[in-house]
Amino acid sequence: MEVGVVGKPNVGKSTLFNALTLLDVPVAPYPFTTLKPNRGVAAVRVLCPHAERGGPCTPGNAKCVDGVRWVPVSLIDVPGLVPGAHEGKGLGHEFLDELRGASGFLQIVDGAGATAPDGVPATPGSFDPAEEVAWLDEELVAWVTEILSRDFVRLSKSIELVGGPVEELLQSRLTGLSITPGHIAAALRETPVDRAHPARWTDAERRELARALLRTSKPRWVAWNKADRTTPEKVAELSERIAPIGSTPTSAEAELTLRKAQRADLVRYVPGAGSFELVDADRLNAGQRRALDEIRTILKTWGSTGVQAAFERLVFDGLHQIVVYPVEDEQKWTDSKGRLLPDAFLVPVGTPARAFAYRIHTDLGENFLKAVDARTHRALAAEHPLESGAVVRIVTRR
Ligand SMILES: Nc1nc2c(ncn2[C@@H]2O[C@H](COP(=O)(O)OP(=O)(O)OP(=O)(O)O)[C@@H](O)[C@H]2O)c(=O)[nH]1
Ligand SMILES: [Mg+2]
Repeated sequence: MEVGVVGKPNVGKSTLFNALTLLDVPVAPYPFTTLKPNRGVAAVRVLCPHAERGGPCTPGNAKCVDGVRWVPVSLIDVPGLVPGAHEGKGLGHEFLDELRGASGFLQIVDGAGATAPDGVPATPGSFDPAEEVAWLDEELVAWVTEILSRDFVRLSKSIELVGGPVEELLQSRLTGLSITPGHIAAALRETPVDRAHPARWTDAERRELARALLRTSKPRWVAWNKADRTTPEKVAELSERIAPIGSTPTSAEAELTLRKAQRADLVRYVPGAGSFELVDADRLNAGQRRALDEIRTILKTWGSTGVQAAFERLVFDGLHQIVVYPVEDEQKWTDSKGRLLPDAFLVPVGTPARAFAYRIHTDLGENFLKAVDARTHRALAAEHPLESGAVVRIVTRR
């Protein structure tokens, strides 16, 4: 699963990406700093179940700090999108297409309204941040409508001729967009189109379907970034205006500074926390001290920088992901090498036991006999949906 960081130019997408991944991709106060997509790995936090077995765990694919497990999630940062991106404006189409594989979008907005639609800086309050959310909606709808519409009439006629299901046609049009048959079925339920005659669908109907497809398949969460340049009252008002789309105020710059300072051993800071401590005040120069003082004020006003929270809201509330731990020894919760809870997988809520086995390894899926809940030792059948935080052993035929 991959999450896309999207938005107009110069709003702080790469800053937020850097904060979440601790990679150093270029950041600058002008539009189109990012010219090519950046890919990296971020992580979401869950309470690690290792304490139930006396801990500590030995994570192979993540880390576990103070009982909190960090589970990796792929992230992609793309160049800024400008109005008309679906027609190739700005850095346009190519980069929208880079987002095909993304399961959901974290939209970064300059919450202070100090960035023009083309990314040029302005004084705070010059632009309405909520409009940006509506604009991205239209841009994404136009993009999916176009993908859907390519060669649509000809393909629809051939499907109609053989009486084939419209789902098949849509699936073939939307390949690579990370849209499942379930998403398509849900979008069709929401859109009153004549399923038997897709060739007769109007542009407007295809557009409505594209809108429904985006709604069902690509959850979005908004980060009101540069929160340090606005007030909680203004942000609360913005959040209300864009509901039901969820949003979180963020200060990507503050989060990036803190994570870098933590890496340089200047501060003790756990990403997402509401405070930090200086390791040794005497080691800081005047500039560093001032920057950290400003960040302290931001944390006091907002509770945290919001970056980790915004990301996790998208993953857990928007994308409905849960974490499941596969083990080989259901008593000790270890793998064959005796490592406690070595793996943690993010999967969609409701993932059945066998689908989870496939997710670990094709062989495990193909030879699936049953799963065992390592807490209750109950056998779970192939279609049994796994629970959030489940520890399971997969039993195979050979
Ligand atoms: N005040 C403030 N400035 C920020 C924040 N986050 C990012 N910035 C600044 O905003 C400017 C743009 O940041 P980038 O991360 O390059 O923005 P981007 O959206 O990736 O820009 P493009 O790649 O050009 O689309 C830089 O000067 C950042 O330092 C923030 O939370 N607060
Ligand atoms: Mg950028």
